[in-house]
Amino acid sequence: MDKDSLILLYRQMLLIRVFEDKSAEMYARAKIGGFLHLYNGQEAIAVGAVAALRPDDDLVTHYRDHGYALARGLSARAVMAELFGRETGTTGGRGGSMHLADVSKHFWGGYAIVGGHLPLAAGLAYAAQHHQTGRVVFCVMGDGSTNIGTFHAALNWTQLWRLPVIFTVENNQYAMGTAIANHSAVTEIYRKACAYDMHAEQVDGNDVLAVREAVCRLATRARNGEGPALLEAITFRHRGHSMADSDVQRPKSQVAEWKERDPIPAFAEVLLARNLVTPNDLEQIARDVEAEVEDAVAFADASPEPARKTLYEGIYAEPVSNMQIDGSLIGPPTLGPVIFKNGVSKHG
Ligand SMILES: Cc1ncc(C[n+]2csc(CCOP(=O)(O)OP(=O)(O)O)c2C)c(N)n1
Ligand SMILES: [Mg+2]
Repeated sequence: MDKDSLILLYRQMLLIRVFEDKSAEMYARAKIGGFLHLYNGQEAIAVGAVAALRPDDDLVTHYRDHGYALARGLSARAVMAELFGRETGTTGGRGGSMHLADVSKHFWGGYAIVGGHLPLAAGLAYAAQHHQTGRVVFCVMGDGSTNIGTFHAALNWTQLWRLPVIFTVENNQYAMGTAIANHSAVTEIYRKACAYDMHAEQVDGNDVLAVREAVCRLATRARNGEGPALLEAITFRHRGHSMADSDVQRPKSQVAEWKERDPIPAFAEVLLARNLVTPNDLEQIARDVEAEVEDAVAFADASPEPARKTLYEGIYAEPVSNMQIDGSLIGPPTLGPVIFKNGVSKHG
C-alpha cells in the first residue's frame, strides 16, 4: 500500500472511534433512541476488510455496523442522521443503528437477528456466481452467531456450491456477557469450518494490516472460483454489549488488558516508525475527524423527522388499503379486497 492509503486506514479507524464516542454521548442525551451497539476496539477489522474489497463487492453485517458503514464510505452525516431517526439518514430514519444500509454502495446492511443475515449473504453469493459478476460477498458476525443454525446451513450450502463468500467472525470473546468458553463447545471458531470442509484462517483482529492481507487473500481465492472461507478475527470490545449493558460480567482486568492493545494507537506507532507521519500529522488528522463528526451531529440535529404520511413506505410492495394515519386512509384510494401478487385476497 502507498503512504496515502496507509494513512487513510488510520483516519478511518479514528473516524469510527470518534463517531461512536460521540454517538454514546448523543444516546445519553436522548438524541438517539432504540439500541446502540458500539464497535470500540474492533475498528481494525472493518477498516482492514473493506480496504481489501472491491467497491462493488457485497457487504452484509450484523447489528454492530457503524464501522462498516463508515469504512464503506457512507457519510458520517447520513449515518448520524439515521441514528437520530431523521429523514436524511441512510434508511430515511426508519432503521436506526442496527439497520444501516446503502444499496448503491453494495452495503446491504445491518441485521438485528443474530445469524439471520448469513443466508442472505449466501443468496448474494449465489447471485454473483450465477450472473458471473466477479463479486465477492463479505459477511461479518460475532462469535455468538456461530452457534446458530443459520451459520451451519450457510456454511454447508456455500461450500457445497463453492460460492464466493467470506464469512468473518469477530471473535470478541463474549456474546453479550457470556464468555466464549460458556457458550461455544469449540472456542477456536475457525475450526468450526472443518465440519463443512471449508477453508479457514485465524487473524489478529486488532492488526489492520493483517486483516487486510487475510481478506485480500480470501477474496482472491473466492474470485478464482475456489469457494468460500471462514475468517476468525480475534478482538475485544472496549464497551459493554450495548449502551443498555452495564458490563458487569466481564472482568475489569481483562477489559483493561485489551484496552492496552487498542488497534488505533498501535497503528499510529506503525506509521510513526515507518516515518510516514509526524506527531503533528496525527494531531491534524484528529482535528479533521473531530470536525467531521461535529458537522455530522449538527446535520443530524437540523434534519427533519420523517413525515408521518410516509410511515408505511418501504414496508409493503402494495400497501393494504385500510392503513390509516391521523384518521385518513393511505394506500390505494378504493376500499375493497386487495389482491396480493401471490393471489391471496384480503378485505381492507
Ligand atoms: C436470534 C437472536 N437471538 C438472540 C438475540 C439477542 N442478542 C442480540 S446480540 C446477542 C449476542 C451476540 O453475540 P456475538 O454474536 O458474539 O456478537 P457481539 O455482540 O459480541 O458482536 C444476542 C444474544 C438476537 N438478536 N437474535
Ligand atoms: Mg461476541
